[in-house]
Amino acid sequence: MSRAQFIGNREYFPGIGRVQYEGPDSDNPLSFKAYDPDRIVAGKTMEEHLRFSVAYWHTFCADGADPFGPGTRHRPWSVSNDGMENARNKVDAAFEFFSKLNVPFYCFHDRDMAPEGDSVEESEFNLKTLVALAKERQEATGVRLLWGTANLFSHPRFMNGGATNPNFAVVAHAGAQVKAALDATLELGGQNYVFWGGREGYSCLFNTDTKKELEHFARFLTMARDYGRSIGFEGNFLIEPKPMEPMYHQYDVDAQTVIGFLRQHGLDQDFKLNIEANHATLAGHSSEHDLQMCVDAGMLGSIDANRGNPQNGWDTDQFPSNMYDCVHNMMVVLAAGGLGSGGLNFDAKVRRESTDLEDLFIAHIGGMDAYARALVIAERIVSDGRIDAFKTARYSSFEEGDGKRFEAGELNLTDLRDIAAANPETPLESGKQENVENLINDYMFS
Ligand code: XLS
Ligand code: CA
Ligand code: CA
Repeated sequence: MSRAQFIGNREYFPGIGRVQYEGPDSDNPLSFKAYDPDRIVAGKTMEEHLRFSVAYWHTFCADGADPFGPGTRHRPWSVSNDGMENARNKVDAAFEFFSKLNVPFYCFHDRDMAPEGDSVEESEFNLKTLVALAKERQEATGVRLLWGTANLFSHPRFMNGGATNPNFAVVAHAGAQVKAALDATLELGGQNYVFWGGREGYSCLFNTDTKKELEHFARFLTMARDYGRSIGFEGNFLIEPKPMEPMYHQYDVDAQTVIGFLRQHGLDQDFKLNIEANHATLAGHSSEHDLQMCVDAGMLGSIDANRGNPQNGWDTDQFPSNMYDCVHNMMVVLAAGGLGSGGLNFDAKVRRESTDLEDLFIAHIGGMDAYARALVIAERIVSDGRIDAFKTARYSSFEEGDGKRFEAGELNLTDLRDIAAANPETPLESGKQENVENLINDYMFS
């Protein structure tokens, strides 16, 4: 695929060219050490396996502000007093960045790309205008949209929720935004549409009717699904679980909660899940756990690749660099047959102290290299089969005899009692955890 270097009115990242694979011996921080897009791993190129995506909000909108101080980064695409001009510049900067990083996908919220107007009509117009520009840039660069979404959490009107807001007038505004964001996603050929329920939850049970709110949520998602399908959107709808932050309780707590909710409301044919690593850890899980729950349910949609900070409980959205996590995630993905129409979206931000423009490249390069290495190691583990053999052997008692009959539903509880009485001794079979963990280290470092 040939991609332009920059195509807007000006170059936003001067001095940085197309990032190339230079191999593990390169000391150039602006090169890939492991991500070689055309390298074949298990029958597919790295690019096809990993389907990397850049998050528009962190990389082009965030300025490093935190609750204790203002932004630290002054981006050259955000200097005008005119919001629409900044938005157009941002599109140019973004597509220059995607092209130079050689990344095939990006993701955005409606409000990342276009500023909110003074009316629903003006907001729709702003978004359509920017989407038209993004579409031109997509065509010129070959970069595609992994997913679109609507920001139903920043505007003050959403302080008590979007689809689950206790006031219908706000629910209607949430609907207007999702409708426009679905139109935008379709127009840009987006492969998925994401719902992250940022403020779909509550702070205080004394003033909240959770049953009503959850029913409203299901009704809203059903309307969005029906509208999306009616305009010809054929991609997956994805729900992104997160247990808390900004709300004290968020309804989409974790993968299993969301899977149960989707099944309860008959949405499991159209919806899958987008698993963010940092959200899984906030829920007290590991990212591989939530991924595995999705795979088991046939509902793995996509991944927001990042990591939290193990020393605190916040959503720090750091770039992924922990190789154990990346390898384990890729083992789950490979064993499941790949990411399908999902991808690895870097929902990650450079630290507040990382103020250079080139830090944006360095951060993404690190994440891409981490997952490229993880892909190679995970493929070695999965194809070698020893870990899998451990698992299979552990469950071998279900392969024949009464174990097999149990799985087939041919036994009842009295049968279990009689089988136990006839077999007073139960074996103490070692789980061999240290052995399998040592094996992972052997695969990773030998
Ligand atoms: C925030 C979420 C958000 C979603 C998209 O914590 O990660 O960015 O990915 O709305
Ligand atoms: Ca996050
Ligand atoms: Ca996310």
